[in-house]
Amino acid sequence: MTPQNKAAAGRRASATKASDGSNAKQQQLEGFTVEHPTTLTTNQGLQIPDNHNSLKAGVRGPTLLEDFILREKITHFDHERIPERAVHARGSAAHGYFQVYKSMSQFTCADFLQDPDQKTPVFVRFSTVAGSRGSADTVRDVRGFAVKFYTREGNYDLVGNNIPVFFIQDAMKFPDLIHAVKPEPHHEMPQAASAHDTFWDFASLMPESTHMLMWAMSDRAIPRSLRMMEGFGVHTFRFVNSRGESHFVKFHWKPRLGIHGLAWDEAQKIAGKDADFHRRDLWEAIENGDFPEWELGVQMIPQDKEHSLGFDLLDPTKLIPEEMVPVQKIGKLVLNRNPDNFFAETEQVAFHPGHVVPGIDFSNDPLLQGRLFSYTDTQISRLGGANFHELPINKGVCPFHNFQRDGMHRQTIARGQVAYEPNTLGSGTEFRVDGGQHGFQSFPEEIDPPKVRRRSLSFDDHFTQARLFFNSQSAAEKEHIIAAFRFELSKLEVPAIRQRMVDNLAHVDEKLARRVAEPLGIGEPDAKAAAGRAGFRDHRIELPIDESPALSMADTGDGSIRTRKIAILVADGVDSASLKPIRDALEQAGAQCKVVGPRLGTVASASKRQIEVDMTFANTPSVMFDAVLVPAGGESAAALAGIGDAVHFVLEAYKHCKAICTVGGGVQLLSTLGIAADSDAPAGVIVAATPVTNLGDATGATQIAHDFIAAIAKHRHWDRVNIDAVPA
Ligand code: HDE
Repeated sequence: MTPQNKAAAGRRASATKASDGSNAKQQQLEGFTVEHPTTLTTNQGLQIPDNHNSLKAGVRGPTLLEDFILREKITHFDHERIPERAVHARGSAAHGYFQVYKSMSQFTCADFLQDPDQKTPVFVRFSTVAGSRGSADTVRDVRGFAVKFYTREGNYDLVGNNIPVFFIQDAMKFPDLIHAVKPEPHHEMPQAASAHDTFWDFASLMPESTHMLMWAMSDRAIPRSLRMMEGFGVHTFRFVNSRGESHFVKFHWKPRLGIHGLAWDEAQKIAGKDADFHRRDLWEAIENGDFPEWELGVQMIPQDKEHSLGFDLLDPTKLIPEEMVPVQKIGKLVLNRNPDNFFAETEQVAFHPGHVVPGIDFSNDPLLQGRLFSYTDTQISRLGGANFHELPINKGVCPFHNFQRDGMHRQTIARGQVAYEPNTLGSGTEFRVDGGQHGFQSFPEEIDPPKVRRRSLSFDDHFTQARLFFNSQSAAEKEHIIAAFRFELSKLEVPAIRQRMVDNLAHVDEKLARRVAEPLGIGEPDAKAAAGRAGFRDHRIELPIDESPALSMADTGDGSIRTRKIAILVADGVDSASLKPIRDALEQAGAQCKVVGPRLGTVASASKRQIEVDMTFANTPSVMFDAVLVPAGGESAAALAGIGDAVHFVLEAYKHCKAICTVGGGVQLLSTLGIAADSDAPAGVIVAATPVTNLGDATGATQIAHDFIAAIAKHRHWDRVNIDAVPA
């Protein structure tokens, strides 16, 4: 067995031992998994004698058509690819479990929300939306957050995003939205980017997209890690209890590690340096036993309070501010096992908002209603037929049976004469299903309206919540939003689209619009012009709040530095005695330290000890790390100052507002780079100029480590001034 196979077998063994229900899916998947073979056979089981040579008419002659072994192998290869998802093509996934904190029976009869001792297996797939399957992870985009709960009552899919609102209000506009954001059809550019004319042409003509655009231009759209983002069900759903009483419900996933973003410059560089950045981060965290966790939160509104919010809870461009309806945390999600096979699991998993269980129902949100059609339809095209529910990753862990039959790739072998209902021939007695009281019951909402192809007037406020979002951001977050709008709009070739967009933004915030417009070579934002355009709606709703602190990413998380990546920059002459206690403290706090040096192998410390180097300046840039430590050692610091890549490393980390700690001789490196290395050191820069000898003692090092850890825990020091002047 290879080491990977051994590790996977170990994981499976421990997973299958659990007795709390969390293992139900894993046990089922076991029946489908295979290990690497020791002999090769054809698909019919015939042993293959030679896997290198085809059957020929003489050693130099043509290949014979008779060679069924070659034909089988090549034919299978020719058909290895399936269509990628129309949206959300690029994704990464993991297994885990969900556990409710206390019974939710007062609100919902959903079985998996009743018993705190029960763990429901889940498979969670994160994704970007616009890019192709092989596109980069760190592009500016919405992230999909799709959770499949394998419950005892059937699969429940909560197919959400990391942004709580959407661009459009009605499913009718979805194909237009996606055609606008995808690469332009004549030349298929740009890949995985919204910074192009067709997207902003559409967005600027659809003012209902303004609220979501504010989110998409914020750092939410460039997450530091999939483990550090929120998830949202977006639409309003319904909880229904065993008495048939309904509450409207909004779903939230709150990450334990907080909500953190990358710097935009960093995100773009990572896209080239490690296109799999988020996928790798998720995989490695799970392999290291740092299992990502979220809490499930719900906002509930009783059925009879449907119209109490001032805005329409059916409108998917609106959120319910947490200050108006608090989020109740009702359970936790833990991801603890990587998939065994990317294609079989992550690629073939098929989500659908219509996969619900008794106790969870839909609202009339017209976007959600359209989705209820789309997802089964797309799986049939993507997975090649109507039996995709029989694929191992999609199969429910509870029994399922009906009289649907046949179709491509049918797995189930249904016994007997009968494939219809009602019948008397099947079970021996009369079998008939109609009007039953069991199973899924749709909430009997009373509806008696005329048929109309129109939108409700209650959807007609496009700006109030966009403004609320902007007002709720920290100063740094506001600057990032302005910079993102500027970046995106500056990429457009048609100035009229830029102008139209800033005219719309003037209805969110005058100053925001003016700041965005400044470097774009266009006129002043013109709110009146926007108001005169087709599709403009500003029937303002009054909100009881002007700001919602919950909409900001600032100061979120548990304050730990677990899984954070720290680069330790070394060259010959580094002071190993002062390095060790700081490194130990970082690792004890859960951070991962990597030594980056001029070459692989070792460097020699000042006291002639050999220090292992994990990575080189040439193969690993600063954007792979959260923080940088330049240890003591005058000779080492002088050597680093002479290595262009090392200098760039520090400057770039500084520009990206990361925590930097320099000790003893390392401090000189900062001064050389023009960064204040005295008592005026910028936020997040820890300067310990203490003589090297003192640093060997535990107290000095503990203090430095303590300050450094506190700086890393803040994630980034976005208020660092003058970073635009930093040449990196
Ligand atoms: Fe989706 N969406 N969507 N969507 N969506 C798909 O289904 C669609 C929408 C979301 O990891 C597709 O299996 C329509 C909102 C996620 O496999 C497709 C409309 C939200 C994923 C589809 C929407 C989402 C998808 C493509 C408007 C957030 C990835 C492949 C009416 C609440 C799931 C597939 C995964 C995937 C259609 C709007 C989330 C084509 C028609 C709003 C996370 O069926």
